[in-house]
Amino acid sequence: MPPTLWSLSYSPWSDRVRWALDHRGVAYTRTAYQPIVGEPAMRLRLRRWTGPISVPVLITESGPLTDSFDIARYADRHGTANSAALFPSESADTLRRFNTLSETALAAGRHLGLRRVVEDQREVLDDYVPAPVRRVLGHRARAIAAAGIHRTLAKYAPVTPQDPDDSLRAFLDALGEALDATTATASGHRYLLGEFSYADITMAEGLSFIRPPASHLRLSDGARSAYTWAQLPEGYDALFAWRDALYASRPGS
Ligand SMILES: N[C@@H](CCC(=O)N[C@@H](CS)C(=O)NCC(=O)O)C(=O)O
Repeated sequence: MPPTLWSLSYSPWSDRVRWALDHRGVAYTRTAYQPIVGEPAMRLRLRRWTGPISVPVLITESGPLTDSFDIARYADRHGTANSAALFPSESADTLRRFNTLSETALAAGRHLGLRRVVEDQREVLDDYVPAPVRRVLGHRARAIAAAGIHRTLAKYAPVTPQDPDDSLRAFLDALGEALDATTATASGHRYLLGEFSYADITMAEGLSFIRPPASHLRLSDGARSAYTWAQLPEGYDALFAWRDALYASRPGS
């Protein structure tokens, strides 16, 4: 039985693992998670009665995996496509470091984006409620969506006490430095560990809430604008060009 991936179509945490699973050619069944309303069933599935629940979750024959990093490692162990490992053993510490950088940037970007939706771009709240439900709820739909966003803001406080804008600046500088230290391959790609690895996946995804990618994340135009970092300084275009070239070489692109 192929494992089941519970994921969110608009979330870079989910997209990281779809990329890793697809790259390694792992067969899986994809199921959409519904935040809040889907939580009790997920707790039952995971037998986890307390503490926060997040997706992606991969239900495997030997039990559930509840963190994107662990799911990507599962993909690497079980996939047979593209023989080069996504997690070369000699780079374990470096991969962890890149993943932590990405986690910090995504948490900061999510915090800024969600705040923008509830404070400045309230029309985007409509995109958080499916149209048929919105028709039933009328003007209450925005209030309910806003309550959900406040809950998410409280659940996912930024990973570090650092100001979220500073976290995003630090992430861009760290990625820029790491890319400067790479050499382009014959095909013109730059890979953080010399060859394509999970370092590239997690760092490329870390840019999602600074300037969302054109594909792979299902975001409405309003959400796309809310998750675009308003203070993005000039001079980082090469990072987004690197990310876009990687996305263009993803399986199925
Ligand atoms: N460290 C976790 C973080 C995952 C995460 O933050 N997931 C969010 C994505 S927005 C989520 O599940 N949101 C829905 C919810 O909390 O109900 C991982 O890498 O898997």
